[in-house]
Amino acid sequence: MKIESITFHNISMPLIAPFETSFGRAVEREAVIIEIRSEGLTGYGECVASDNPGYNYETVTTAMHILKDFITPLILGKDIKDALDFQERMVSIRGHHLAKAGVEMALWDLIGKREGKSLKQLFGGVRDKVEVGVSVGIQATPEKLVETVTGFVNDGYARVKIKIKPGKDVADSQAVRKAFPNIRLQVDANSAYSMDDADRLKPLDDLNLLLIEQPLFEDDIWDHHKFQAKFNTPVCLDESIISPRHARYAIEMKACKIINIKAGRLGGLSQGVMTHDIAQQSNMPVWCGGMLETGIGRASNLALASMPNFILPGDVSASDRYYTRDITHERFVLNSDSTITVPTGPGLGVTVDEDALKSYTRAKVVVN
Ligand code: OSB
Ligand code: MG
Repeated sequence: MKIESITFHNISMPLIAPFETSFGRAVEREAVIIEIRSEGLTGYGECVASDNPGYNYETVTTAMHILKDFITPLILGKDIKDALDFQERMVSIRGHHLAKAGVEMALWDLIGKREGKSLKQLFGGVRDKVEVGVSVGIQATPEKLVETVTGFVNDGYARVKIKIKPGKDVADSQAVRKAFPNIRLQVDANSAYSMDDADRLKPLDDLNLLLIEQPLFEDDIWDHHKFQAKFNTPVCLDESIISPRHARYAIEMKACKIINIKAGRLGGLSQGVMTHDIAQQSNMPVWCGGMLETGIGRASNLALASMPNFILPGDVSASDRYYTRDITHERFVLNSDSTITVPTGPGLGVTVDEDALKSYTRAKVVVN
């Protein structure tokens, strides 16, 4: 595919409700939408960096810099064969996975459109709909948390994840478990703890949680091994798994029993597929994480999650959990069995609402 032009849309979309994690509170979702033209086709990708480096070190500003000044010169005017060809051209850029992944997503959209195949088909997906859950932000009180969770359970979500941080952990989790004795429940700390907190968190082990996500530092796989040895509940790594290699390290070190796959964090959908395969070979289940994506990123998550080893429900909720007006014409809805249907159209299988995209755009850069 000859890369003829690339457009970067720096957007900011208001969230329906603020989303609070151990690293901060989001009211708007910033992102970079990447539009690539090639041979009469247009492919779209989403770079899931946000306005702050709380989840990982990239932000939309660093991503725009890396996208414009380093990634673009390596691909503009070039003939890119496929995602692996793209990855090989990226080896001179260390890190910046969210930026790389946004471009790779647009290339996949182009490949699918050219071949008349959906991403699900290209990835070897086996499911027409995938089980999903909802990720619930930190709330002011345990009572408010139970109330918020109740709303989502009434919407039909059969799996709930709550965000935790020091001072908002054991009591919050116990309150939700008490209100919903049978719901599939898990917690996510986003790296808010150290091993010094492990004993205090031990009561979490009595709540029949599906998993405890990323309790410790992002760059510390070894302490997660120690943490996992203390807990019966499976530890799931998110932030720590920044490449398929890191998945292997975590498996070999017994640092977790489950892996959260996010194409952005891993540096591209191709790396998500590879991580899925590595985990599958070790009988380690994976699930698809979320980054409050727009309809573009959400479509890619659903395609990924249709692969066989995505055994646990993903953080891929319905569009109306995030945005009143999305930038795709298609909106994703929750089916009555707590699933969302995987798109079947060529590429990502979604079409961009240009007016909506324009209305959310803060800066636009075209290179050709
Ligand atoms: O850790 O999984 C996370 C959102 C932004 C950054 C990190 C995370 C999250 C979520 C939201 O949990 C998942 C979603 O609904 O998209
Ligand atoms: Mg997480």
